Amino acid sequence: MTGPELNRWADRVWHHQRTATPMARITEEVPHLTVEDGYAIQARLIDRRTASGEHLIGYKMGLTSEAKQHAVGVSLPIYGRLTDAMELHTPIVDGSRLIHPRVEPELAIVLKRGLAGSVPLRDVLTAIECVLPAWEVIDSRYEGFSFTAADVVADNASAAQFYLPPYAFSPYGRDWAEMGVTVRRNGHVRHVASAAAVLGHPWEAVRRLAILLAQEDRELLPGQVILTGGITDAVPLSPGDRLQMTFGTLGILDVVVPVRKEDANAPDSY
Ligand code: 0L1
Ligand code: MG
Repeated sequence: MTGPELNRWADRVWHHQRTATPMARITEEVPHLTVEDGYAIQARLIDRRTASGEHLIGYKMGLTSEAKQHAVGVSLPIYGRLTDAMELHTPIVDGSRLIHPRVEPELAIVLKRGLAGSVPLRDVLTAIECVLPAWEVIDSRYEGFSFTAADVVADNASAAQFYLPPYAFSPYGRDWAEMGVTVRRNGHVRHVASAAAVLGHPWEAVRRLAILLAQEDRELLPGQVILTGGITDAVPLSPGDRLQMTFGTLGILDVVVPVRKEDANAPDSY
């Protein structure tokens, strides 16, 4: 794909992200779109977001569990970029900016040291400043939440919003892969899994991210936030929903989806 074509697609995806309106998959018009094209569109998309005042604060890994890969029919881990505008400072989803949101529990980390290229898992462990239970709201801009790997990469790996609580944990002293997570929606258990569902160990997602970035001559930097990937399949959200995500003995994160005035006659979906 040429530079002007990549720019045109980045403009189009940015328009649909900003206006929370669905678009046809890029591959409907460009069937041979590659994953590399997708990352080039994603980079240009984030350029547009930073030009409008947002700041890059880290990355998210996506499609890191078999449950998620099966759910969307794409079988490789991917990454997206996180900006400060995507972070929620209370556990209340902002439905006004979303098309068909889903939420998933994750472990987030903040790096104290950078990571470049292929490193042993032990180097990832010692580069982590702290670990936070977290949730991510994903929202594909594509009609029907349906896409190829190249499409979803161009759409910034469906990144929409995320929440980190105001407390964090040391990375040391526990095996994070063994941490169990339970997701309840409106009081009913929807999913149970352990963090090992994320590529065998959530720090493996960080290791893979450093490798993916090195392929583009980039690296992870101290202070960056990384969402390591959904531990369970994502749960569709509707106005009025309340979810609780229990992270082992670390605590419970609530997810609150407000009821909007305009939903009064159609309360079952966004
Ligand atoms: O965070 C994720 O795993 C989402 C990656 C993109 C696939 C999807 O939208 O479900
Ligand atoms: Mg995710």
